[in-house]
Amino acid sequence: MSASTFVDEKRLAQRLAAMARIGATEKGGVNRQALSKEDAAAQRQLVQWGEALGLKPSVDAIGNLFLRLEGTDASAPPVLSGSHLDSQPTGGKFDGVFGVLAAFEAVEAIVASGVKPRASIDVVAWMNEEGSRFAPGMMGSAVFAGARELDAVLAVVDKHGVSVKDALRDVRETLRDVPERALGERVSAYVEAHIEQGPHLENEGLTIGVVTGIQGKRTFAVRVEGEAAHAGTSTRAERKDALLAAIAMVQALADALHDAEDIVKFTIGRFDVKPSAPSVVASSVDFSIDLRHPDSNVLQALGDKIQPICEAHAGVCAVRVTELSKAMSLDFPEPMRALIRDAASGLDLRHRDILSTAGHDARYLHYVCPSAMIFVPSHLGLTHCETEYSSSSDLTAGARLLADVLSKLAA
Ligand code: HGY
Ligand code: MN
Ligand code: MN
Repeated sequence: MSASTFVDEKRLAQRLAAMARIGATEKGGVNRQALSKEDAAAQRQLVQWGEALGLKPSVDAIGNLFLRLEGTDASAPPVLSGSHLDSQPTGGKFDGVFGVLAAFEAVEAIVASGVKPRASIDVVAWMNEEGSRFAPGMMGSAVFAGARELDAVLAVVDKHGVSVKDALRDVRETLRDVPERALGERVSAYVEAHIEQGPHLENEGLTIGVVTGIQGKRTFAVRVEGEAAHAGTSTRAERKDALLAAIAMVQALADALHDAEDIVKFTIGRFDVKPSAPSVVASSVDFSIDLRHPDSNVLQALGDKIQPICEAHAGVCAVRVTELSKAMSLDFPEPMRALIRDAASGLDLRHRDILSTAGHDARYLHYVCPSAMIFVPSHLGLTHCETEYSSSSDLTAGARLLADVLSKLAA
């Protein structure tokens, strides 16, 4: 019998519920930001489940967590499957964690099937996919894939000045019994299950999305420097008002990046004013830019407009634009997509090809091994919010499909 028949809906639901209690928010979501104590608790929980199943845990220097089901051929590079445990500050109960627990459930089903995989299978939880506390996101998978330097990432600080290095040390403390493994070990293939984070599969009555690729994304940090001044005594002529300059930049960017077809995704999610006091002219503003587009040439051209537009609207203030990350659109290899389509057909799961407009760790694994993604429907497409929801039957179907795909890849 194929591994998918050993996937257990109740067990998967119980594990998702247990993880949802770690960092639970009052409105039914989670706040489990990267390298927080909640993130550490979630990793600890995963290790405990893994050890009960006989999986061997390990962590690498950037805090990625692995649970290995040993294959019969130790010389064969492992198959990896997983996603992330960290969440947005008002995140949902399924983004990322579903991919980790679906991989875990798939491995448990493979063990239950009695079939010994030739290649080892690693369940992986990538460090800081979301990039909410430490920007940019996908730090763990990017360093694993060699796309970002370890030391540069360890030096990144959060808004309180805490570095990735120091936060990672604290998390490592709670996992001190877990052995370290070398960074960036050879991988034979990677498959990530994830909620769609869009409405299409649900609208079309489909259960599975065979992800064709991931749209490109560029992220920036903008610092506007002015001068603090008294709200009552300083004249407009003498002011260096960082807030008014930042607003002029934002409006000019929104105008320049607007497209009637609504394909360009331009987001300013963070806007920090200092000293943020009602009677003080803003001395500085820090804001984020998240720019995405499926066409890499368009993404390049639009992203290149950002710095000149900010400089042109700085007025008497100074401005510094830093590009934090740049990842062009990618297409997953057709043989991997065909493998998922065939396995979905074999399980009579209604499916179609779909582009991912959200970013995922698979974006980096794609450059180190044949990679692919499996989507399951998101109710109303709601995500990065506390009302995020996917049905147990859809989540289980995704895990069943993943079990058969991993079995084939590790055979
Ligand atoms: O931003 C993203 O696309 C991902 O959900 N972190
Ligand atoms: Mn995610
Ligand atoms: Mn996310």
